[in-house]
This record gives sequence, C-alpha cells and structure tokens, in this order.
Amino acid sequence: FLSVFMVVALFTAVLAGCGSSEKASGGEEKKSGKARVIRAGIGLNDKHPQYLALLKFKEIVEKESNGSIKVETYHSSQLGDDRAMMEALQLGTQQMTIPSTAPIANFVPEFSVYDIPFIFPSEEVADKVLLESDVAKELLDKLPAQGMVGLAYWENGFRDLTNDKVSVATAKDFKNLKIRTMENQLHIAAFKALGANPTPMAFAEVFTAMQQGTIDGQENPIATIYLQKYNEVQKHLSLTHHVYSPFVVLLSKVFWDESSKEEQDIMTKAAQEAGEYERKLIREANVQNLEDLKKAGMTVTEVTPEAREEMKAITDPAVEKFADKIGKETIEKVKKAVEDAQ
Ligand code: TK8
Repeated sequence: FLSVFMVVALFTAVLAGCGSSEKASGGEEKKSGKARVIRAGIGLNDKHPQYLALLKFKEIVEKESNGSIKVETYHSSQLGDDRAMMEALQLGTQQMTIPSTAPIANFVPEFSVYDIPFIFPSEEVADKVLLESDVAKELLDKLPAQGMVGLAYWENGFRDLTNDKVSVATAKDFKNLKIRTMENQLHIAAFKALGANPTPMAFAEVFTAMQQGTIDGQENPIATIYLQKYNEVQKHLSLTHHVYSPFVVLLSKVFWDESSKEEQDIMTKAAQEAGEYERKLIREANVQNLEDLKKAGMTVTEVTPEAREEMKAITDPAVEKFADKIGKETIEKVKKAVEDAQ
C-alpha cells in the first residue's frame, strides 16, 4: 500500500514541479496570486508533537508570507521514509522534512556526533548545545553542500528501549535481542557491542515487524512509543536514555534558492518559533505518556546510572572507530560545548 502511495506522491510532485516554471521573486508572485508550495512530510503520525509543531510552522509561514508560500503537510511516511524524503529534497521534488539526525549522517557524516551514546546528560544541556553553540550551527552549515538547508533543531528526545522478551536493566540483558535501529552505522555498531542483533529498518515498518516477531524490539523516545501504539506489540520498556536524538527541520536547497531573502527569514524564524512549541509539547508528552504506557500494562524498568556507565564503557570502543568519519574536531567541540553547558 505504502509504495503505491509513494509512487502517486512522486508523480504529483513531478507534475507540480512542471507547472511552476516561473521564478519566485516575492513581489511578482504575490501579484499573480500564485503561491509556491512546500510539501512537508514526516515519518511520525499526526498525534505526535512534531506534526502539531509542523502545523504551527505552516500557520506562521502562510500568515507571514501573505500567502506567497503555502505548506502542505503529510505524516506517517506518506511521502516515504526518512532517506527517500531527504533524497527528494536533494532533487527538489519535495521541499521539507524533519528527520532525526541519525539518518542525516548518511548524507553528512559529522551528524553522527549526536549518535554517540550518552553524550548529552540532560535536555537542558542538549538545548544549550543545539540552540547556542557554534558547532551545532557549523553542522547545519554542512547541509547545503548536500542539497538541503537546516532551518532549526527540534527535539525527538532521549531514546528508550522496548522489547517483547526480557526486562532490560543492565548491559548483559541486551544479549541476542533483535533490535530495530535507525539506518545509521554508529547505532548498529553500538548495539552489536552490547551483544544485541541490530536490524536497521525504516521507521514505518517497525510496528509490523514487531507484531510479526521478525524483531524483538526497538528504541525510540517515550512519546513515539506511546503514540505509535508500540505497547500493543511490546511488553517491556527500559528507561535506558542511551541516545538523545535531535530533529532537524530540513528544506530543499532548490526551494530555498528560489525564495526571496524575506521568505527565507520568514521560514527560518517560523522553524525556530515552532521549535519552541515542539520542545514544550514533547517534554509534556514524554512525562504524560510514560504514565499512559504504565496504565496500558507495559512493565517499566528503571536503569541506574551505574548500568548506564557500564553500557557506555562497552559501546565506547565501538564508537571510537567512527572518530575519523565524524571528525575528531567535531567530537571535541561538542564535548566541550556539553561541558560548558553544565
Ligand atoms: C521518523 C523518525 C523517528 C526516528 C526513528 O521519521 O526512525 O526511529 O526516531 O522519529 O525520524
């Protein structure tokens, strides 16, 4: 079903692209009354704070641009998975998506710095690093060379582990668990180091894979676990907090370059403003939805700081192998920014 939808979506995109050959230059566009369209797609569903914040982005951009830009929103991987959507951004057949940083690392390897387990100690520190540090900005500045523009960091959040086999409290409990990971080499290596059997897979396939038992579990922030109803096919939740995932609001560079400076400013500001809203919503959801998951019957396992230290010690050597790919300087800068934030 999904693939049929994707093909239809792609054709629509190509047709839309053919129709709008005229160059955008703010004023004239408005006179002719023809809005340029941002097709924005995400993997999460329409209950997730990311989607609600995307609607906020739409509201701000459509208002501030006086209708010169229209935003069409798609959720639940309707336009494809994270990789497909980023490739469509590069081609200019889709204009916007908001992936986690992990799949972005397949395009800009430096983004894997955020995949290093336990690199962020808290949301507050993550905020300071992502919203205020030079290195976070420098990473966004590497995107245009890949045909994408990074407007802002949003929050997916600390990732926790679910599975249908055992309650995972310490490193040894990962043994032989078949865990879906994002399509990211560092994640795969880290889960291997823990003795798990990592299986990279697109987000949209995860629920069915767990339902059919082709995988034992997955890892995502609480809000995603609840809103995607993973509790219906998973018994155990462990509060591992092993990785903090930022989201990045990505725009196609094709669309960006066709926009006036004024429109670019409107889109950047809107992404930042909607980002504040998204952080607020997702933090509320992560607290509330943990209670919801308990009520729904999931067993929740706390993970001690000592157990996290052990997991970190086990994954560190695997992570070390990625230092050259990520760039030692980038890693040092992020670690320094984390220190400064504390
Ligand atoms: C949604 C993804 C998701 C991510 C994952 O497209 O794949 O597990 O955490 O939020 O970006």
